[in-house]
Amino acid sequence: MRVLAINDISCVGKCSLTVALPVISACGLTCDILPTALLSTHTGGFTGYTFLNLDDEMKKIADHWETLGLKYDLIYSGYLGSRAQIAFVKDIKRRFLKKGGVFVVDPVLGDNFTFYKGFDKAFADEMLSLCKEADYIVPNETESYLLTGTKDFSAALEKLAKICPHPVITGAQTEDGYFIYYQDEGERRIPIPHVDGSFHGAGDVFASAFCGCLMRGLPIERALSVSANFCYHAIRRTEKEVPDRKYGLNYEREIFGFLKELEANV
Ligand code: PXL
Repeated sequence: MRVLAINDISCVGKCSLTVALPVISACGLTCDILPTALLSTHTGGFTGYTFLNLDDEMKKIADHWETLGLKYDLIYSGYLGSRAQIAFVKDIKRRFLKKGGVFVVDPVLGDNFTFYKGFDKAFADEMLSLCKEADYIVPNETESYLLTGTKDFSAALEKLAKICPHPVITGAQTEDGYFIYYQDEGERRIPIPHVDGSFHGAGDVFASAFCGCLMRGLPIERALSVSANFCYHAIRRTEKEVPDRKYGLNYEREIFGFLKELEANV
């Protein structure tokens, strides 16, 4: 099984490709990468970071791959650095996704009900157009709001289900607790434990694990709960071990437990 992860390389901060590559590989899958940008750190909480947009390089990489005849079982796109890049990812899907392959879009836009640095409404609209091409989308509650304009998860899920067969809204806070909302022949939701505070990179750990679980053949409900458990254990460890949250999740030592649960569900 061959997966393509399209995401940035944030050299420090454990998110995007520095998470996708180890997690997807650990699931027993080949994970090729298409870097969208090279940053000294991610943009959440660090100042003075460097940012190199890789638009031109991505095109050259894709042209070379075409000569190799590469095709992917799953393409997973995450942080995209520009509106032009969003358009280019649609092109990548057309050229490199196998017939019957799976396209997963994490519409990385923001957290805590604000946009990440450099993103705005026009970018969110463009991201929505990419979601229309996806089989699965995994917005967090902020991204669900930025894409749909509603904070009501049932209404947001209904809107998203009109454009994508399997929307998944992560970390959805309601009066009854926290849930993952998802669509699988109607609205479903899975309760998830809550840990206070915000944990940078958690969305990337979750989305990468979810892609791995899907490719290993888990049905959506199992893929979501196994990935959510992995994320929860990584967050609990991070709470104890990492004083500064912008350095990301200490997920590495939780990979073994994640794989045991994954294998038990295959
Ligand atoms: O984790 C999402 C993410 C990915 N990549 C970059 C980011 C962020 C969130 O801040 O800045 C560069």
